[in-house]
Amino acid sequence: MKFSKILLTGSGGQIGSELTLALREIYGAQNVIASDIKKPCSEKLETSGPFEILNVLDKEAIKNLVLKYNVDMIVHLAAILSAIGEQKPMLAWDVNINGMINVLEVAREMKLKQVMVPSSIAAFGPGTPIDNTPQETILKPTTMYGVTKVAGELLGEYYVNKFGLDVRGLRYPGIISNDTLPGGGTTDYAVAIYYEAVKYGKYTCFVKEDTRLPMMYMPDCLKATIDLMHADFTKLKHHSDFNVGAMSFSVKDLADSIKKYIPTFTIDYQPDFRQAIADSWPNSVDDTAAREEWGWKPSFDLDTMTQDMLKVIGEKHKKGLI
Ligand code: AKB
Repeated sequence: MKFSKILLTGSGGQIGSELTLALREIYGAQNVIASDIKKPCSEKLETSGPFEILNVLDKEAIKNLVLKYNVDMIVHLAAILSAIGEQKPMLAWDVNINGMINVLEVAREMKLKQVMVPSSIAAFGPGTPIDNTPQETILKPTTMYGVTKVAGELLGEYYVNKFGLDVRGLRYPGIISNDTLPGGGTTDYAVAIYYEAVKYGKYTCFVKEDTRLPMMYMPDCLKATIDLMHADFTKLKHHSDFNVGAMSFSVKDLADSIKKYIPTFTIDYQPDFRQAIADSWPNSVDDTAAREEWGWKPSFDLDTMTQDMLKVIGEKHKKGLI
């Protein structure tokens, strides 16, 4: 084991809720402390191990939790995503930048072993090469979320070089999952489509049918995150900004994949402000650095993911849970 006690911020979110449980499997339930600004929807988080209310803008509160549990590693997931970030840019700046600085400062002052902070494909912008986007490229995002992600990558690298703090992060693509719904992102359509297909047999999408983005299924997201946490620091040439690819598909490809299993499924399109955000992001990313530096390899493609999503969501629907 690399860490004694891990604290997660934003545990109630789409990734946090599943990552907390995956880390509890590895490290033991009492050694993984879940936290969020509000009580999580999923009861499992609170019943399977420690849960604390935490506002990441309160540095003293982060420090107190680190002291209380003897934390030596923080996974900092609390953030405002792209769509809400465009509606509330100042909130996105505050939570994403000041929350991150608070976590980094606590980690530096209290000599923690590691901080993991996600970046996103939102770090890219309209000037970035759109296909197979390189690891090192133009980072000129046009969303506030993207601006905070670029600043976050640079901050992470600064703390590595200036203070010798071990900071790591992945540029997450759109993450698709069937436990906790995503909240406030642009790629949320790729989750909502499955739920609506199972419940109603149809979906109205808020981006156009030819919108193509990099995506990843949750089991691969958990694997990527945990593998990077455990990678040998001396082998890493990059730290806070790894491209990680898994699949790239348009909304039409996604709808066609669902139609293989639900032939009567129909989709229509009513693009809104999120179209411009999606259009500013790449189609696919080159993740050679992640593959070479810590052995990244995804397992799921579009059809294997669709089969699994429809199975799990179908079972929930039958039980009346959704
Ligand atoms: C969003 O859509 O904002 C997020 C992301 C790609 O970081 N899912």
